[in-house]
Amino acid sequence: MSKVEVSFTPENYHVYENLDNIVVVTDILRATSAICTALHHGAREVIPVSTVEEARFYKSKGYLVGAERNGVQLEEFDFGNSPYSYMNELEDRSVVLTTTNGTKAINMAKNSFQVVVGAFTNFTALANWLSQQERDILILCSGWKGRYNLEDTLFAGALTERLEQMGTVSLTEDSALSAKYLYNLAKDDPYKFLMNSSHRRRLKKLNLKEDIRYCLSMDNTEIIPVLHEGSLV
Ligand code: 3SL
Repeated sequence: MSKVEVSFTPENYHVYENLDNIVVVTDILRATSAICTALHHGAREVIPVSTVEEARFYKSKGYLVGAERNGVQLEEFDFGNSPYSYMNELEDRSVVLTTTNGTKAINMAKNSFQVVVGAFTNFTALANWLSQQERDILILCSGWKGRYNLEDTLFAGALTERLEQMGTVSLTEDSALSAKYLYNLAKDDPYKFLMNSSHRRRLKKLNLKEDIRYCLSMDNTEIIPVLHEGSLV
């Protein structure tokens, strides 16, 4: 049986890093939810880049580029990080994305056996796919500027619990167990559970309540974004 662990922040990734792992990167609010949405709505690929400079380079080459810092779209680019901006006119387009935490976490894990993107929006498809891989799994939470966050941890707990129920993993690691325990406190109403969480408050101040609701909705897509030569496809 496979093992599952959780790195609660990218800063801790080096502790768990194992090049044989499948790494599921999550940034529930909002990067990985936006990536799933873009691919679901026809984008050919999403290229995650860590810096604004890289994003500028791609923009100068004619790519569609999304760029967010501190929850806000950077003006010179086509999109920010709202999943709603990735629902139109993407058919067969390449999209480049840089975000405060999520795209950095994806690139951090790029040398592992495989990197996939996880969100509540692709939850069941992802769990089913993982259950067929017979490989140890690390769930990498993007957090916020090195800090822990609740929403990524809830996702890690939900995924851990589902994989355990499917008989894919045995829960031997405290990181996975504690994420599962926390998720069990939240699962009746994750939106309410996150009421006082820091990023929910941050996004609410920016009038992004609808984004939060969307990012907490389950199973809108079967898409499983896999990192291949720098692109999520
Ligand atoms: O941290 C990130 O990568 C973003 O998802 C943050 S935000 O939701 O766009 O503010």
